[in-house]
Amino acid sequence: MHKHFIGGEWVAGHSASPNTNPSDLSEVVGEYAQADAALTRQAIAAANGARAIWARSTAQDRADVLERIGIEILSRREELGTLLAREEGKTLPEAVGEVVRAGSIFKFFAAEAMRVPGELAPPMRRGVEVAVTREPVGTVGIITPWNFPMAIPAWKTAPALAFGNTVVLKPADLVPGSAWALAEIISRSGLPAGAFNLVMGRGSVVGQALLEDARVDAISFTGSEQTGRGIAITAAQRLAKLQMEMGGKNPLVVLDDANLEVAVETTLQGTFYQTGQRCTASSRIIVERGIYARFRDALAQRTRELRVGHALHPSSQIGPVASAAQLQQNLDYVRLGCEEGAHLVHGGERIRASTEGYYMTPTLFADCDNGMRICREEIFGPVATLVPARDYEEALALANDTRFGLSAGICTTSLARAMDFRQRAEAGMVMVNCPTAGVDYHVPFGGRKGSSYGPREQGRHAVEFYTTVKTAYIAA
Ligand code: UN1
Repeated sequence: MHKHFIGGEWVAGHSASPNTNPSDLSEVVGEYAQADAALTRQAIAAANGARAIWARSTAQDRADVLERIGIEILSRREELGTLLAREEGKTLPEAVGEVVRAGSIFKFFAAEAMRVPGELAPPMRRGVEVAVTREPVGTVGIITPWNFPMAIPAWKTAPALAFGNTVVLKPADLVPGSAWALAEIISRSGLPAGAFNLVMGRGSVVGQALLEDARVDAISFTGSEQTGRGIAITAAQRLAKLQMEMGGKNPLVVLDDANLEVAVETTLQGTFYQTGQRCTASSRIIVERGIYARFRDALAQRTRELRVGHALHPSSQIGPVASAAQLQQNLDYVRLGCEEGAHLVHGGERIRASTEGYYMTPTLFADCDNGMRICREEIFGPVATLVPARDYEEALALANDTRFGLSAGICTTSLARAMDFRQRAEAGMVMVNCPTAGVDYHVPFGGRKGSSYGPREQGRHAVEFYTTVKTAYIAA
């Protein structure tokens, strides 16, 4: 049984739950311990106990620790990628790519530990120096989702540690394996005991205990908008610092002047890869009238050709859906789309493979109206909707007509349109002839409206959330 990591020790806790492989339900990836609120509080106490020592570590100490973690993750990419693919269901190349991203993030923040920005302001009063410095926030509670079992724990944990905070990580209950492997690597990295803790279990138990505990200074959460709203209310009540990445209903606009092949491949990548289970997935494909029929037919053709199968099978392009509940949600939305009058061009069914798993065909709806629920609510599966638009202005208006604002894309060969879209798209990230999903780790990640809350993640901008500013006035 895989145990929790608390105060530098492996702790069994009270119960365990099996982690099953969505590609093959007969395979148990491992047994993972489940914590209760009391054990979570024990981890919070351990993180608090380590605060002073880790906050006083030098930039070099922190860089060394993070560098070691990054190097080990990268050197074990195939093995860790296989574990990730087995527990989450993304294909092996996608999973190895995620592991590489996680390792690279640790190396990036190893260097960032040495670049914490500060300012010396010009004196306003004679003889009084004014300095602005950044300090750790304290103990950070990290709550991560199931769709990136290693990269998201990495991109929250790495900056937290780089800037001198201590961490309690609660990974998604569905996929604790990759986070456990990360914790095991961190346990040998030279961190002081208690600086990093892993507590596995349910959001309603472990997550809630983290949220409510006054000793947790800051919470970083990625997950659904609905859960995020609840978290914001609880965090606000006790004035905890908060960073949240939530859903998306990301538009990809395809204009008449687009390169058809680029538009089709960009759409396939953004909508169906990783089984559409990304908050950055393109789910509303807004297509200008002149290219609509040609684009729809070419996309339908390529969608039919996608090979769905076991995550570890070399020929698979799309893995299974991660869980029974998610599969059911996807199928419910397919039914709803048909009821709402969208035209089901392809897919929408559960399929059988050589092993029993949560497989479904990539699903393409055409002739959708942006007011339909399948165009307004995040589905989080391989389901794309095509929405026709009269012209660019209407396409832009449709793209912005959503309560989300994470990523927005456009396929066009017009520089003028691309520049205009970059300025007027109401989203945190804009993609021109690039998929809405699949982002780099050295630049800020996040969105607007219902997609994000609080300071950005990743890149240099991560310093904003994981530090607090101190202004000092010093006279001799
Ligand atoms: C990506 O598209 O590469 O949960 C990253 C998610 C996002 C990460 C997407 N937080 O899907």
